Amino acid sequence: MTRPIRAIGVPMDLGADRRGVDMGPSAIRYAGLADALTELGYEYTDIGDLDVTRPELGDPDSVQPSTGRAKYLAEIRELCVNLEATVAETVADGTVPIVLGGDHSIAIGSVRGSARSGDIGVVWFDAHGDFNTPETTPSGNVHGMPLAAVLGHGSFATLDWAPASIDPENVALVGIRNLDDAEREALRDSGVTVFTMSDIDERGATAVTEAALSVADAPDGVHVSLDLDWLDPREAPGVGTPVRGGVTYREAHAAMETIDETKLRSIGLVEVNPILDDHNQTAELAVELTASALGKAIL
Ligand code: Z70
Ligand code: MN
Ligand code: MN
Ligand code: MN
Repeated sequence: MTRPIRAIGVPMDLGADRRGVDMGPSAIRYAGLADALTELGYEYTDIGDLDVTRPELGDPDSVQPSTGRAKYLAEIRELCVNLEATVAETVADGTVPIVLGGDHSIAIGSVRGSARSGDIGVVWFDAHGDFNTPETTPSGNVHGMPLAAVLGHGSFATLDWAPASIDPENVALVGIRNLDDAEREALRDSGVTVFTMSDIDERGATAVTEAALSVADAPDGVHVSLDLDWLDPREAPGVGTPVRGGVTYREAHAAMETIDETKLRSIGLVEVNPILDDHNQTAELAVELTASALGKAIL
């Protein structure tokens, strides 16, 4: 029996400098997520969008850690607490949550919700490491920090809503090609397994993703966090922070097809920016890749 799927929209852009990722959930829905998954035989529902504070109404510095900087931390906390509960309820119902972002800061809520009642692994597809902390960040943008946050690094350790019950030994990063210096150091000491673009060059996308999934193999399944900037900007121009040298269209599908949908506990699609996109192609790609992850095959 395939489990039902529930979409949860999170129109969040407080974690990023470039405005526009708040329109990601609409763009992904418009690209046909419901039809694509219904055609695959899934029972699909959409709970709509969670409430997110508009940047104009928030204060980036209202609440700050005693060391470092993390813009809009109070507003991001509020959303993540709500998202965590929504994801945890969805998983408890035996349903697979698909979280539609929004910038990557929302992964704090997604991962915590997914890990609340289970022992899970995480595979994080991204151009970036997302491993800064308020102490190391060059930008203050929380979308550069969510993986460090869920692993309780830096001052995230003191926030009761950030660290998740996951083991770094069950976490893999895939497709990385842009790290800040302090972030690189922290990752090296973290226990997280990092597969860079160079690893994909050498071993291929299929073998690397299989290795990442075996790192993340845990009794209660895997959370897949898919930052669309993982792809090359030629394939996915509609992202907040494009970085050259990402995976191709075929490599991305090959990677998603290696995912065993029966082990997929939850998935997040983040950083789609329709303002920077070319005819919604990045959102369409997010839909296609989700279908590949959920069992769609060519023949
Ligand atoms: C940089 C920072 C970044 C996207 C993360 C990168 C930020 N390391 N951009 N994800 N899309 O500001 O922390
Ligand atoms: Mn990211
Ligand atoms: Mn990224
Ligand atoms: Mn484990």
